[in-house]
Amino acid sequence: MNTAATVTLYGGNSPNVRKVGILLEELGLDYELRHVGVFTGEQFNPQFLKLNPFGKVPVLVDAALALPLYESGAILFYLAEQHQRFLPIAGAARYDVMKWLMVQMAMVGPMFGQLNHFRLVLRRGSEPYAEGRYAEQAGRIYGELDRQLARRPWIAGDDYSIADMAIYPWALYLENHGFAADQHPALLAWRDRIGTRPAIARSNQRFQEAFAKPSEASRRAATDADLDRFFGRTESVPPADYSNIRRL
Ligand SMILES: N[C@@H](CCC(=O)N[C@@H](CS)C(=O)NCC(=O)O)C(=O)O
Repeated sequence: MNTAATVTLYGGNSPNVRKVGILLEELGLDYELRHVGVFTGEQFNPQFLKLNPFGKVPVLVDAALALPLYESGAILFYLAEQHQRFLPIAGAARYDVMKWLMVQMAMVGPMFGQLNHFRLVLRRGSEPYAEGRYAEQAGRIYGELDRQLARRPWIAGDDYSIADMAIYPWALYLENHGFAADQHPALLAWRDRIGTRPAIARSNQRFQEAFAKPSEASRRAATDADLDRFFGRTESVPPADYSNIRRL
């Protein structure tokens, strides 16, 4: 019997990839993880650009689908629909999940991602306007997530859904982003509730085995020029101090 996995997830140890890894485990699918060293530019290899011309992970390749899928929200939506789980099939509950999935893709990911860059990657305080702007945006989002979760057990209602899986890996940054855990009690309780699910432990284990070492090696091997390319830093702006990322 051929037991080769028909689903391949390309990526590394980052929140947008982790959310897909969580769903793959929640669905109990057989899948393969393939590392893409984004710090050293593997996402720009012609072979990878055929999968995602934007040169970003995650990408999901499923033998059952005639095209490679990129954009993590689209991947979650595809898998949930395909397996009819973690996304109600109709009605208001379905659109509530879609709404919160869009909140993650349009707000949580972009704003927290920028805050990661300006607060955690660059030397603290080196870009005060950008850091302040994204901290303000992130604070508003964390606050609303907490208020929402104080009213309902899961982000989109009574059931655990792909919206929870999409937000969870990003919500783990709360404290590192400089926000007080005790001011977000509902968010913390929800985070703990998700954290105890067996699928999370299994996914963490798979990512640890497949991604932790190569992701770390890619980050350590990256030169300043590689990091400039990764972060889209052009010659027209002063050089960046990347000492923080080397300490992470
Ligand atoms: N909106 C995209 C964001 C993907 C993304 O930004 N991926 C990062 C890693 S988490 C990446 O591949 N960066 C490489 C690059 O920009 O060159 C998604 O959710 O899939």
